[in-house]
Amino acid sequence: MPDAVHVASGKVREIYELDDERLLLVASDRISTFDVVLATPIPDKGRVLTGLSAFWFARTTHIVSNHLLELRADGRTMVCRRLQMLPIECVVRGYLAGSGWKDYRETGATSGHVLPEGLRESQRLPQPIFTPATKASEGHDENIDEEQAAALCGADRYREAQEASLALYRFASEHAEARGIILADTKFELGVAPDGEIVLGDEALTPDSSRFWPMDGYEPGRGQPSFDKQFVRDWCEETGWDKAPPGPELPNDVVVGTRARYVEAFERLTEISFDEYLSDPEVVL
Ligand code: PZK
Repeated sequence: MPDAVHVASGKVREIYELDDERLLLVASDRISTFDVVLATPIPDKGRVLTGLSAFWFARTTHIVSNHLLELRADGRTMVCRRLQMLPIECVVRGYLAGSGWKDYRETGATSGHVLPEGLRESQRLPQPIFTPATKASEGHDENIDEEQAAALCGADRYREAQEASLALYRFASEHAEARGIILADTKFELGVAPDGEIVLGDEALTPDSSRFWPMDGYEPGRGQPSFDKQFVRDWCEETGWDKAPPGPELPNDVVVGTRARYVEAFERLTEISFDEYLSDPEVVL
């Protein structure tokens, strides 16, 4: 069999083609902030994110099946089933942040969900909402309503994606909240397997695909510090960097502090020591 062929790059991940049915997803240690990938990697970040994804995949098969076939011994590579990806981002919001907060301030609604008046930034919503978005090849995804999303996916696929996404969010947000972490919102990518089954793909329920907030210090009425990236953001703000590429190089204390936050998120959510994960990644499965 030929070696894996590189097929796509994300900001901080790579995809390779193994054969017609299988892909390799490799998570790097690169970090992005303010939409720019920084020059300085965070050691083990790719392993933390891969370990968390694999952990959630293993614990949510009762909700929806997923693309993970094998977690490689390097801790950062997943062998995955190749899917036909749905043409939407499946976003679930339990709290009002990011583009959901922006839409609400401007219109009182987001993705067609008319929300109660008087909500504050970062406030918990009366119930989690499904807010699909387009997949922009560059620039930011755009929130769309149910009718637009159903037209892109087909009505039945859309309903399946919505139900799976909401159920995954409910499961993971309860798990996280019990361990002191608010899962404010999250983005799933779903696809269809050759047999027609809907399948969860990509990474799932990681700090790169979600907003994780420490419950300690949570206070509606302002933006919340990010569980993982706040040191990096604060330091970048202090330097006066204009947020245009290339980003600044990070000093060692910011690197070490940020790595510790990623490892802390992993250990709180999985209740598995990260050292154990490094010596045997399959402990999360
Ligand atoms: C797939 N992406 C996004 C992620 C990148 C790009 N199981 C799958 N089957 C088919 N396609 C994809 C997947 C998955 N996952 C996901 N693009 C294609 C993406 C990471 C890095 F460069």
